[in-house]
Amino acid sequence: MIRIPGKTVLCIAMMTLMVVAEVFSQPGAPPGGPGSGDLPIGGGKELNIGLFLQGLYAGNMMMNPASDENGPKWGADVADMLTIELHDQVYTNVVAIISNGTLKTNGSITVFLHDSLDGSYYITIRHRNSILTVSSNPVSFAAGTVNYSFYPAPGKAYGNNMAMLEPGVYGIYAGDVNQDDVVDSSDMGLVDNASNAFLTGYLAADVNGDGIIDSNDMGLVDNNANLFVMAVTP
Ligand SMILES: [Ca+2]
Ligand SMILES: [Ca+2]
Repeated sequence: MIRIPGKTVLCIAMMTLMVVAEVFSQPGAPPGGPGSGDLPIGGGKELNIGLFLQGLYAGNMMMNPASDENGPKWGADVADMLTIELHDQVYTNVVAIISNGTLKTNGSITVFLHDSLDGSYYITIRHRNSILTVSSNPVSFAAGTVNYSFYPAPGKAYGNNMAMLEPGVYGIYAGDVNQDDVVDSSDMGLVDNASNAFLTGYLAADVNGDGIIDSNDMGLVDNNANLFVMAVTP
């Protein structure tokens, strides 16, 4: 630590600015700013979420690992990375953004949050080519461990906005390739172009996450576009 008082204050102020900037520089972060979302993340409060992604769903409550041209992108037991946002009861207020949450192929994701996050928050899930999905109600974060499962019933998502993956298992709709909160012809165009170019890799157009873009991806997008799938938020 620098021992010149003025410099110390400046150093702390700069570090604070860097942390705030990091929190609000995440892709897809909603409008906000210091004061509405600068509570620290990382701490002793455990948040366990259960969810399945339609695009990666393999059956029997398991998902395939999102892959690139060489195989699983994040490891054989990792479905994909998610961003989790906590919104307070005024939905436009974002109190925390957790990027790079690791969703396991068994549908579980665990992150740790600062103990000061002890209110009730809507849990919002963002995934690179899925529809933004929100918990049906604000969830109490008063306890040291918070558990929330989206998959057992459509009503666990705001607006009942999930796909039935198999009886008793519901998942987050696939196919929002351009992340504009609706699955439509724009997404189909992106998949079509990538498919025609025989693109491979960890790409947003790869809706089923197998590392190649082809008619299987188009089928998922086409089906959800026909259902007019879109994000439903409070
Ligand atoms: Ca879209
Ligand atoms: Ca694919």
